Amino acid sequence: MTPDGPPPIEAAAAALRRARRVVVLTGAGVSAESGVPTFRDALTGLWSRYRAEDLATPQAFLANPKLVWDWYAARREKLAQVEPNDGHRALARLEALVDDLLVVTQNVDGLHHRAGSRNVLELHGRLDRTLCFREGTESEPDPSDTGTPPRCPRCGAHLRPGVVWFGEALPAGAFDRACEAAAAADLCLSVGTSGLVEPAASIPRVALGNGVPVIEVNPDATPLTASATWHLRGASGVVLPQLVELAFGSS
Ligand code: BV8
Repeated sequence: MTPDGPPPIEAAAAALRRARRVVVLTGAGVSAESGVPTFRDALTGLWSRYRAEDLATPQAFLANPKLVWDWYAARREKLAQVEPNDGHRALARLEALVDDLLVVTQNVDGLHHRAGSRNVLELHGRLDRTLCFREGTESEPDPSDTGTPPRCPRCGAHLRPGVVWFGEALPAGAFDRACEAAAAADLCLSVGTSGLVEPAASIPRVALGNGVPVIEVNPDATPLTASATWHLRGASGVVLPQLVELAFGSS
């Protein structure tokens, strides 16, 4: 709380109540309360001696296709056991309460869609999609193919997870669309992201550079915290429902 102002969450809720166009950047932290490990969480098991950034690259896949494929297969299996949390649901509720809400997510888990959000821009692809490594197009393995990785039924190249690896370009136009929306918004939220991965991390800065206020929701400080208009310290599964309820009343 500033010395003579309302608590940050009340000021942030007032801004949300006035906003017509809202852009929300989410990162791995928004899925943490669903039990999906964040990227900063140490990798476990077979992969405990690797950093995520070292495995999530085309070079790592070319060097050791099985190791990288098995890491993604294990993450995909875990995804089948998790559910969206109250933070995802608060954003899905918010979409019906403002004129125009765009969720721009770095996450590959599909949980925003499962929570009911419809206007979602996935910057880094989807864990549950599979591509032909050679063509880059969607391709599913033949059910009889138990290889790890399996082969593309069309051309025989390895299949790969449908995510954007480090060193790879984001989906065509996705980043430009996110920046245009952030620049034209009345309010931007940055939720559950360490702000270390580019170009996604620059989206809240684009908002600020265009005079758009930014609410950051994170239990920790990040490189954005000092310049955010409000920093709401806490878990998104707790803070987002509070913020939406303060702004619009209970569901
Ligand atoms: C690109 C899919 C250009 C894969 C991901 C040197 C060489 C090459 C590139 C670079 C370089 N230096 C910089 C770069 C750019 C690089 C980059 O940013 N590197 C980093 C490591 C420095 N970026 C890229 O390569 C991008 N592409 O630049 O292309 C180009 C252009 C044209 C042609 C060719 C190339 C592509 C980046 C995409 C990488 N793929 N995911 C996979 O999932 O395996 S990114 C990956 O990182 C995830 O998507 C994840 O979302 C993201 C990590 O960020 P966060 O989401 O913030 O997660 P993190 O764990 O870091 O933080 C969690 C936060 O939540 C924390 O702050 C924590 O406090 C908070 N939290 C925890 N609990 C909660 C919570 N918050 C709220 N509530 C809670 N309960």
